[in-house]
Amino acid sequence: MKINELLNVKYPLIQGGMANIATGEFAASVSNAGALGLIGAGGMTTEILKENIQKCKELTSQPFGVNLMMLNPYVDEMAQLVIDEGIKVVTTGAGNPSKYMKAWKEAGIIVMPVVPSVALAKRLERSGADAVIVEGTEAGGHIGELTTMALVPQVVEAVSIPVIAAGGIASGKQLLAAYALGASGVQVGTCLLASEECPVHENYKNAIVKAKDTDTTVTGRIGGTPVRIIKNRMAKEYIKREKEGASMEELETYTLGSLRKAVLEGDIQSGSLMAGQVAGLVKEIKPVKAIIEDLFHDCEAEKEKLINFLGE
Ligand code: TUI
Repeated sequence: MKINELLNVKYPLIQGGMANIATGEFAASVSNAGALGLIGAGGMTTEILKENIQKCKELTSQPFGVNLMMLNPYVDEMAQLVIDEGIKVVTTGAGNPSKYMKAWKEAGIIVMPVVPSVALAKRLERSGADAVIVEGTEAGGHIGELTTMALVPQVVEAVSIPVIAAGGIASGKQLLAAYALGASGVQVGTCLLASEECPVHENYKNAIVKAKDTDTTVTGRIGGTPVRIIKNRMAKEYIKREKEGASMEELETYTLGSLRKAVLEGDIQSGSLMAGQVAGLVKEIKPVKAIIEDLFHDCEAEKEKLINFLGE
């Protein structure tokens, strides 16, 4: 079963959580385009999340969800807020949401955690997850170790619930490949950053459009919180100091507020421009609806090409 049937949306595509970026307004534009929009609660307080939920409810009659980032200091409160607000779908990232599963399932919420391994996928299936989002290390932002290509089929083999592939998907070919790996749908982030509706600064969008294949790097590998961003002065200094054994406190001076700097002020040299390895494939800024429609249209065309190729 494709994931759109479970979620009651047109396309089997969900938007990545994108902390500090995915506002209620942005999530509504993704939902109005026929995919599942998500409010990224990562950089929010509980009150701000509540405001964004209200805004999203005003702007769309389509299903939408909330992404809860497990490292957020307010996550306990937020886990209750999504129940109180009648949110239908919750995705989680950057940690294990086991302790909230029972309450969410009792509230009838569709829960789809992001998992970086087979072990966590199996554990969360046992806890009642409705699907798992299997995110490869190609993705932007906070990442796991394994690639989408290697991990998706291993999770597909290990669980019976639908698997959503994430990390490295921004074109029809990659969408088709995700289906070939056994996924029931996809999650995308980077290609949606370069949308007209995305609330990030114009400089951030242009940096994605300009990026080539090798233009992302990973900060925080040594400290245990790897984050994929576009290479810039901040990334270079961070990685240099990290290798020299700098303390967490010093490293935090580079990252603290740096995503906001990039998102709001367009500071592309000292800001943190989270993006996936597929940034090199993103060539223009388009409306969200066009990005999603083109992905599925191109996937159909690629399918025909593949059938011809394999039939030769
Ligand atoms: O969460 C993400 N991507 C994110 S979160 C974020 S905000 C942030 N910024 C700076 C530092 C840290 C966070 C930006 N991008 N993607 C989903 C994802 N989840 N990737 C990896 C994981 C993950 C990792 C470990 C999920 C579960 C997990 O469990 C470990 C355990 O406790 O078993």
